[in-house]
Amino acid sequence: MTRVLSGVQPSGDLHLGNYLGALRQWAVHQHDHDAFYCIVDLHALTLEIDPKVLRARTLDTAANLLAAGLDPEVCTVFVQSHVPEHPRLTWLLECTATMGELNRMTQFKDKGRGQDAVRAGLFTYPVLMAADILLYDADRVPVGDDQRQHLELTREVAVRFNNRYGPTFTVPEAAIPTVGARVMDLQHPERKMSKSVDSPLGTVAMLDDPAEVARKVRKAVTDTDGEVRYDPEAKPGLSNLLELLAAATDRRPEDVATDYERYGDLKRDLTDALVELLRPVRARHAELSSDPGALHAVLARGAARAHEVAAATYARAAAAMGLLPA
Ligand code: ATP
Ligand code: LTN
Repeated sequence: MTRVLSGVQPSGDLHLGNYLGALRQWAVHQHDHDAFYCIVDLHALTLEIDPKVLRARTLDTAANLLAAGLDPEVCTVFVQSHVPEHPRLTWLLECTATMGELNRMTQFKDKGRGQDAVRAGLFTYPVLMAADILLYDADRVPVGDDQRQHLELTREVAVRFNNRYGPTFTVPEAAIPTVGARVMDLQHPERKMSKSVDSPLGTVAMLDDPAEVARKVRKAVTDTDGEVRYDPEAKPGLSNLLELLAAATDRRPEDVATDYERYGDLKRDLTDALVELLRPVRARHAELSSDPGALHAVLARGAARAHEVAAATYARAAAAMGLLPA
């Protein structure tokens, strides 16, 4: 069976972009792949985060993943820092990747902008991500469009390692959805919806109640020409709403556009579709959160299973590079 692996940071409340761009695909992939889904808490340390908040969010992210449809009997859900091979392999890969390659990554520049002391970990972040993927011999990595560049780096590092030290890693492929891969902020449609950016009206959380969803969609920024047309360049706000309705109803945004003449009608139907889409997720999340002991148990089982696979790959890579076995 082919392997999939993906990761999500416990860096804030999960939102529609995470759900449509990533989690919904993860839930599908778990049934026809050997699937590993990782809560990447080490990645969350690259930006300022209160230790208490990080701890609580890591557990809540687990509840969110299960609420979004991941079944821990079918796939492996685990926390990155519970498997020590992630930072261990990162070092080996940092000695494989180059400064030039990391300098070309755009995410650390975006995230570091405006900070006076950018952490070194933000710069090497993509190498930790490569380790996450390569440790599990993942064939496919379901992610949103923003991760395309990191996946390309992972492939290059894997190929270089294999050429230099002999066949060690599976070279993974990105699996990026055609609709919903880049959900934009409802207030700032020129930037992606993001957990770690404070935009209360622009971000629809997976757990928002129907009244909040309705309010945010009603206030979503559009334009004044009044024509319903899918044109992300000229009409980013409206096109984002069309794309969201398309993703929620499994259609194409161009086709959805032909159903509407007025922005208000589109917003009304989008609200209804999102409320229905999120209803079961909210209900399951409420149930799961009432039993933190069960969540901890799921994560402990996940870590044990992940560790088995990761330890074998790490040993292979360390031996290939010439490290003396302990
Ligand atoms: P942060 O703001 O902390 O970087 P994020 O909201 O970008 O968080 P991540 O944890 O980095 O979320 O990403 C989890 C998954 O969700 C990734 O596969 C990512 O590609 C996807 N994703 C994130 N934001 C969006 C978005 N706006 N549209 C579609 N997919 C997204
Ligand atoms: N960098 C990703 C999160 C992430 C990830 C991974 C995704 C960390 N490790 C491994 C896929 C596979 C992000 O910021 N969305």
